[in-house]
Amino acid sequence: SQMLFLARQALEQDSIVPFYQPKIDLRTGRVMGWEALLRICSADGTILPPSEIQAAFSDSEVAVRLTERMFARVFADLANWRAVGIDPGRIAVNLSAADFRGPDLASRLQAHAEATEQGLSAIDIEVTETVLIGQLGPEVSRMLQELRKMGVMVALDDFGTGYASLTHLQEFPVDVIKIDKSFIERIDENNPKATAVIDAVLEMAMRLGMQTVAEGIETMEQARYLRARGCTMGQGYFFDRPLPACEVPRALSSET
Ligand code: G
Ligand code: G
Ligand code: NA
Ligand code: MN
Repeated sequence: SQMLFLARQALEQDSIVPFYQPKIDLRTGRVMGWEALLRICSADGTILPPSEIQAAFSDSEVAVRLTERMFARVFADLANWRAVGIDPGRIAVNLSAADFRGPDLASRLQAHAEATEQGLSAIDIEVTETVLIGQLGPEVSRMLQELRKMGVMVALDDFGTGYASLTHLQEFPVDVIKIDKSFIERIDENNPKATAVIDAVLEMAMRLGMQTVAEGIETMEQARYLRARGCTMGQGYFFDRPLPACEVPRALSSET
């Protein structure tokens, strides 16, 4: 397909690049870490989002290569920042279903950590509930547990959009729940039914000892609502857009 071609071309031309969007501690307003979001940065200056190569994530071989490029870039950026005394906090990489079926994930991460002389304890992974449920079994649970032992935190991405129900939550070996932006959007409407869902998810996460990240925060009202209900972290245009690596140091230094 066209998307598969575009993805292979981007891999060959080394134009797969992470952009970084900060995750903010809603109580202190400080940057706790970043989500690495895939972008295709062509030589002519165009920047494309992952939706342009959506179908390529279903091709196992290409999907693993895309994750590998993201890992390589993220570890290189981390090494560069640390070399000049910048501590960016935690960095999360998004995984595809194929990452749980291909070469061992923990070994792959360890290889990148060794190649760049970095540890793994500041690296997080994000997995959508659809991917996790589709793959869930003793083997994937074991892989996630192994990663968590190495200091990698596991986030359940896009929570609320797939098939996962609240009852599934206790079965997932995850540290963090990311509440999908479709739920955050509805806070502004002051619709008690819409916010009831968010309230319940936050309550459940707290009882299960999981952290929570609200995605797609665009207004101060949303940030205040979520903070008041104990949501740990927030992400969204209200705080910052996904930034190229070169803009991360300034975003950190301009913190109040
Ligand atoms: O940044 P943006 O809104 O364009 O991201 C769109 C979607 O693509 C998000 O759901 C995000 O989780 C996903 N995504 C971003 N980067 C990656 C990546 O490196 N790998 C995978 N598998 N998905 C990604
Ligand atoms: O799929 P995932 O949820 O990981 O990716 C989040 C997507 O949402 C990315 O494409 C990112 O660029 C985008 N995004 C980030 N912050 C906001 C926001 O405040 N509003 C909207 N509408 N999209 C956002
Ligand atoms: Na994500
Ligand atoms: Mn998400």
